[in-house]
Amino acid sequence: MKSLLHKPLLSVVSVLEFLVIVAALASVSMAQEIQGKVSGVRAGTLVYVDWIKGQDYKGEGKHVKIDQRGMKFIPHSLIVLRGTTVDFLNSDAVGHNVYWKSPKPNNLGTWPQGETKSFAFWDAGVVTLFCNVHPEMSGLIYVVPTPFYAQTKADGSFVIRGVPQGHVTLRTMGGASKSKDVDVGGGTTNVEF
Ligand SMILES: [Cu+2]
Repeated sequence: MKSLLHKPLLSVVSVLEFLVIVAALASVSMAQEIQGKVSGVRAGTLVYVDWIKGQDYKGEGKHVKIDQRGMKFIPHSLIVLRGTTVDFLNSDAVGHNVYWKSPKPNNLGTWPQGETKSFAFWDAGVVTLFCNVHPEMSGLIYVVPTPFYAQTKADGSFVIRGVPQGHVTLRTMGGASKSKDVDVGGGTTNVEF
């Protein structure tokens, strides 16, 4: 005790550290997740939390790459938060084009090996990528409005972690279009739809 009295600063730091640990433990126990099951959808269906009132989630400034290599879009599919920029690189010795028809049609043009064209995706939805030089090429970008999403397993189950408490709408993207309103509380919220 005597040594502590001589080092009051140390004891203050210790108290602060203790409070930080307590706060960390409390936040872990309050972590929210939606645990659910969607029926009638194929494995890998995207389940996401739709717009949350008063929140503006965006991937602005974030870049991800899709490579056109070996006559394929690589990766074949991507999930990005709205506002994210996709850098389309052509790694093949032939010219490749990138265009899509929905949610809003666009054609980025055709460019040669080693060059990149970028596009920021702001409209939520499924973007099916095509190359008008090679009709056999296709790719997928899922643009989501919030960072809360998961892909279903073979049995339709999914877990979405870190969802803010409150009333939210779950939706599916790609294939069947289903939705479900959910009241997210503390801990785990179970849902089936
Ligand atoms: Cu091509």
